[in-house]
Parts: sequence; C-alpha cells; structure tokens
Amino acid sequence: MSTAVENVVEWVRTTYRVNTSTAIFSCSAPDLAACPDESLPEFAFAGRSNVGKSSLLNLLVGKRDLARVSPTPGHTKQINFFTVNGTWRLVDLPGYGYARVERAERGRFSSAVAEYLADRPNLECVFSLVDSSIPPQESDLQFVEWLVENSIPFVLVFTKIDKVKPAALEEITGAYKAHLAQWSDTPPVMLTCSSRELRGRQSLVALIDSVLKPEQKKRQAKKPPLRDTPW
Ligand SMILES: Nc1nc2c(ncn2[C@@H]2O[C@H](COP(=O)(O)OP(=O)(O)O)[C@@H](O)[C@H]2O)c(=O)[nH]1
Ligand SMILES: [Mg+2]
Repeated sequence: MSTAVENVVEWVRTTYRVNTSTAIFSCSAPDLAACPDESLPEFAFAGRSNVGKSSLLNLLVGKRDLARVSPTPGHTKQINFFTVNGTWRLVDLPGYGYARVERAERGRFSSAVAEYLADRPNLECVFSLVDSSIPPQESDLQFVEWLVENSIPFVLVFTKIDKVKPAALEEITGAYKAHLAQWSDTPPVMLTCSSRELRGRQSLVALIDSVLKPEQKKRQAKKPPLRDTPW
C-alpha cells in the first residue's frame, strides 16, 4: 500500500470507529453526589458561560438540540449527562466566569464542577473550551492552571474560530501555550473548532476514539425484533 493510502486508512480507522450517533439525554445532577453511577467513561465540556460548550457537544453527536444552546450566558446550572451508544458519556458542565450572576454564585467555578472534576474516577478527559476570538481571560487561565495543579487530563479546545483570522488564532493559541509552559513541562493538546461552520468534529472524535476500549466503541446491537405471536 502506498503511504498516501495508508494515511487515509489510518485516518478513517482513528476517526470513524467510534459511534456518536446514538446520544441520548441521561440525567441532570446539581452536585457530585447526585451524578449517575461510575460505570461508563466520561468526557466533560468545561469553559466560561457562552464559550460554546453545548454547541460543540451537539456538533459532536450530530444533533442540533441535544444540549440546550442559549444566547444568554449562565443558562446551564446543572451537570448534564448524555449517554452515547450505551457505553460512554458526554457531560455538559455549568459554565464559569459569568459576570452577571450573584458574586457568591459566580465563584471561580462552582464547587459542584470542582468536585466533579477532581473526584470522578470515570472522567477520562476534560475538553477545556476557550473562546478564540478574545484574549485569554483571567477565569480561563485560573481554570486551566487548576486542571494542571490537580493532574486532571484535559485538552484545550479553541471555539468560534469562524470569528478570527488565522494570524489572530495563532496569536491566541501562542498566548495560552506561553501561560501553560509556566505550569507544566508537557505541552497541551490543542484543538480548534467552529460549531457554526461545523469544523473540528473529527479531531474530537479521534481523541475519544483513542481513549475508549474496543468494546466501548462497538455499535450497540439493536434489540431483536419481537417474534410473531401465534394469536
Ligand atoms: N460564531 C460562533 N458562535 C457560536 C459558536 N458556537 C456557539 N456559538 C454561539 O455562542 C452562544 C453560546 O453557545 P452555547 O453553546 O450555548 O455556549 P455554552 O454556554 O458554553 O453552552 C450561542 O449564541 C451560540 O450560537 C461558533 O462556533 N461560532
Ligand atoms: Mg450550555
């Protein structure tokens, strides 16, 4: 096989093995104690209110309105769980850093989010979303530093790249890299996306695919059809 063909085969293998099309809403939890059992691997979307968490989750599963997208920041107050293929979960976390809620409620990010991230044994990876169209915000930097401090596996995802020119994107990603270099020797994995232009889905899928075990990726068999009854 030529290298080009091998590359395509490898790309298809890593990109399309995991099945994301069967996502269903599972439950909402106000805190860690109310979260569902820990039997399934989880991937969580975190970031400031309005950064595009719910939109990206919807892009990933190819459904327009599985997670509620809102133009009004501070909409998601609960931890929302979505089960995919019956074998793993996506988790939409409440946003942090929304300035117009009560100061006490705003916090750095809610204690429910902190507890979930720090104490959830089945959390495989956090997609830490930052807006590519604005400079690094204090709340984003604090959050990412906290992830590093607590050894929580994460990927930095730059959202809304439809709003920025390539040079500006380069500048923003460079700024985050420079900040992260102060806290960690390992350079972060960085992805870019635009839910508006349906860009960035494949790299998220590939990442999830690389984490899940083969049996967790298999398409769940449909229930066999009911046998005809004799009456
Ligand atoms: N231009 C642009 N707007 C986006 C994108 N993703 C989300 N938005 C908008 O940003 C707002 C907040 O999105 P949402 O997904 O609810 O953010 P969340 O609060 O982090 O869950 C909505 O008005 C979305 O339409 C994107 O990729 N590009
Ligand atoms: Mg949301």
